[in-house]
Amino acid sequence: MSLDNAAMTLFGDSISGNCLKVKYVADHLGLPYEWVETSVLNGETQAPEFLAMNPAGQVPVVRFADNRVLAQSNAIMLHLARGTSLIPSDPWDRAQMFQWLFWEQYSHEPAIAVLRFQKFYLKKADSEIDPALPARCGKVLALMNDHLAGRSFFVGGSLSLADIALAAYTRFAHQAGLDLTDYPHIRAWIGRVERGLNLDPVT
Ligand SMILES: N[C@@H](CCC(=O)N[C@@H](CS)C(=O)NCC(=O)O)C(=O)O
Repeated sequence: MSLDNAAMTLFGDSISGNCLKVKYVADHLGLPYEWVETSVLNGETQAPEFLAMNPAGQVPVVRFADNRVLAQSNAIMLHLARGTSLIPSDPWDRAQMFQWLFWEQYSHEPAIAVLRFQKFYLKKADSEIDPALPARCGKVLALMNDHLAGRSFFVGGSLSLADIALAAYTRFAHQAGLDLTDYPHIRAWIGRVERGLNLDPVT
């Protein structure tokens, strides 16, 4: 069965970088979709009808015209971007893109996104936040900044899914109380990614 992106439905929460990743890719590639705002804070991802679609109870989710459903932000991006320049054709560059996508999910998102959610959305005081969390964010940012020294993008000199995945939360780092002043390569890269995706700067 061929998978047609036409009339796909994206279930996402606009405050979520994981969901915005998918939106950025669809917009960049000009793929038609309907966005269904699905609030995590209001518990909409735990509603029975949503759980019937994604038993993991998480956004983003994409439902295609043939009713097939795909979850996990990076899996969705990879599927939507198949055959485009967002996935490097060079095998080594592609492997490095995967390296950064896995790192993003295991190390970056659990630090930056979680700190942002606790501070900006749950309004937790610093005393309520695990002190290891900001420290982990600092390590993540330092690693990214070092990698980006002398590079325009994460992999292979042009915008790829690695940049989109990593920029989705990094561009909102200030909402996690993280100051990017000391990370000039990250700031310059965020600007390049925003221009590449035609996004208004957030800072
Ligand atoms: N690894 C998943 C993470 C998805 C995720 O954590 N989604 C959050 C919003 S950013 C969510 O739906 N949380 C609702 C819940 O866990 O109840 C992905 O990349 O899509």
